Formats: sequence, structure tokens, C-alpha cells
Amino acid sequence: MESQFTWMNGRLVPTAQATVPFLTNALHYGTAVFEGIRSYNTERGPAIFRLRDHIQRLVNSARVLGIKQLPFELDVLIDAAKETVRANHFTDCYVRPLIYLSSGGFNLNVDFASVGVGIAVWEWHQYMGPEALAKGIRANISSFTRHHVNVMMTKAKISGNYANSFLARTESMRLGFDEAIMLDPLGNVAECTGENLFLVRGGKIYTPNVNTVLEGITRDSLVTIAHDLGYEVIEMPLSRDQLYIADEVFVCGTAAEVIGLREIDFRTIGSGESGPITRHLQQVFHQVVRGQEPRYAEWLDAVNAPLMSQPASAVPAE
Ligand code: PPE
Repeated sequence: MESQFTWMNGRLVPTAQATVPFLTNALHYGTAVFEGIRSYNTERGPAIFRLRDHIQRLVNSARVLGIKQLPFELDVLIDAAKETVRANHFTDCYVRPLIYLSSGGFNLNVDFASVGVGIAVWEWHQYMGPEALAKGIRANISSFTRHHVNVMMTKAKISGNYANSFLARTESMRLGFDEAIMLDPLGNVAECTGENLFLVRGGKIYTPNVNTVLEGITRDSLVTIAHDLGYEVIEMPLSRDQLYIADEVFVCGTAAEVIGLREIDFRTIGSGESGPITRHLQQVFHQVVRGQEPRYAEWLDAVNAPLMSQPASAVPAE
């Protein structure tokens, strides 16, 4: 379902009015940074998963892009995300903040552009469809290479970075696959177009280190959960053929959550469906995000809790 309200530069406006002019710098150059965050229905009402970590990464992305000053503090953005979910009466939804270069800067210099901030929300259940969750998906190695670390900044969710994801995902889907696996410029496995990647072999879990990829918050959550469940998790460079001979391969991200890969480059992975460790992590992850695992309660930020930042009018007069 589409939202009724969107937060634009400090206030909630009807979504139809959340528009930007054609001469918006970010529209021409991809000069924006964004986040993808999920809110889940829990016993305590809707709660946003690792909200502060996502907003911190958003602010970090802006720093990487070279934006010197943001118009809003971190705590204000945290509250704004909650306010936007609340105003739309959503429980399970996706939250999309975007910091963008708005007017000016047509000389390719960040310092000459002004900065805008918006937060949209929408109801988005299964990003890859219900079948993907149970059965797993089919992927191929993309003909497109993932970013070199000194060409695009891989720690930042810069909108322009995603042209590379669009090239790869579109090609893979036109070829009949569900997702593209991307190699880094050295030929090691990097990540998918919008997910980090793990493999399982001999009961141990492997994942590329974060050198060339996004520091995924789902990735980080799964590493913690896997350790707590007693699995060994090893971060190391992985080659394409290590995927082919893995017992299980799975990908993870805010939108995709945890999804098994049942086939890569026409080679069946493991038993040809989501493997047992994938399913175990998938199941625990789904409980964690819905507040059913008290150990990880601090990862959930209740949408209806009091706000962090005080609106100016609430400051007592002298
Ligand atoms: N790598 C990339 C390239 C990526 O875009 C994402 C998130 C991840 C890894 C996983 O990060 P995290 O969400 O913190 O676990 N991709 C976002 C955008 C997807 C989209 O279609 O847009 C997301 O999952 O929200």
C-alpha cells in the first residue's frame, strides 16, 4: 500500500506533494545517499529494526560523498523515521530516507549544491516473492564487475552506485535468473546487487570481508546470531568456484531478508533448495525482527516510544 505522508525537509507532507524540481542535482548525477530500513509488527506495536545503525550509516554515506553539513541531526532523523511510520499507520513497512543534493552544484562540486532530506515509507512484504523464501532463488555471476574501491565508495549507499546494480540485475533477470552475483575487480565474490552473500561448507559459514562491499546491517546481525547459535563464521576472500561446491549459499539484506540460492550458473547448490543452516538462520532472524528473541531486544526501536529529540516548542521558557 502506498503511503499517505512523506517526511520532506523537516515536516510531514501528503505523499503526492513530496516532489522535487527537474533541476535537482541528484536526479542528474546520482548525488544522493539513501537507506533501506524495515519496520516490523511486534507485540509492542511496530518497531524499526536497527534504526540508529541505519541512520548512522546514512550520515556516514553523506560524509563519504563529501557533504560537509547536514540540515538535520542524527536524532532528528531517527525521530522523523518513526514519525513517518506512525503517521501512515503502517506496521510492516520499508523506510527509505534519502539525503540529496538539491539545487545548484551543476559545476560537479558538492560544495556548490544545497542539501535536501526526505523519508518515504511503503508497505513491502516479500521483496523476492513468497516462493523465494521457501525454495531459494537462481542466480548467475554477472558480466558486470562490482565497484573498485577507488572508483565508487563501496561503504556508502550512494544512489549513483546503484546504476551498477541496475545493469547487473536487469541483465540477470532478462536471462531468466532472479539475481546477479557480482565479483570485485580482482575476481573475488563481492556481493549481489542489493544483498551481501554467505556460503556454508562443512558446517562452517563463510562470507567475504567488508573491504569491497557494503557493510550490511543484516550481514552484521546474521554474523552475531550465527555466533550465538554456535556456528563458526569465517570472513575471507571467496572465489566463484567456492560457490559452486558449497553446501549452501544464501544472501541477505534489509529488503530481501535471508534468501537461499538453489542454483548458480546452472549448477545446483547443495540439495537444490534452501539448506538447513540457511533455514535455521532465516527462522531465527524472522523471530528477532519481530521481537520474539529477548536477547536482541535492543535492536528494535518501538515506533510509538517517546521521541529522542525535543521539538523546540517543548523547551521550557525561562
Ligand atoms: N549490498 C548492497 C549493494 C545493498 O544494496 C544492500 C542493501 C546490502 C548489501 C545489504 O545491506 P543491509 O540492508 O544493511 O543488510 N540493499 C538495500 C536496497 C535494496 C533495493 O532494492 O533498493 C536494502 O536491502 O534495503
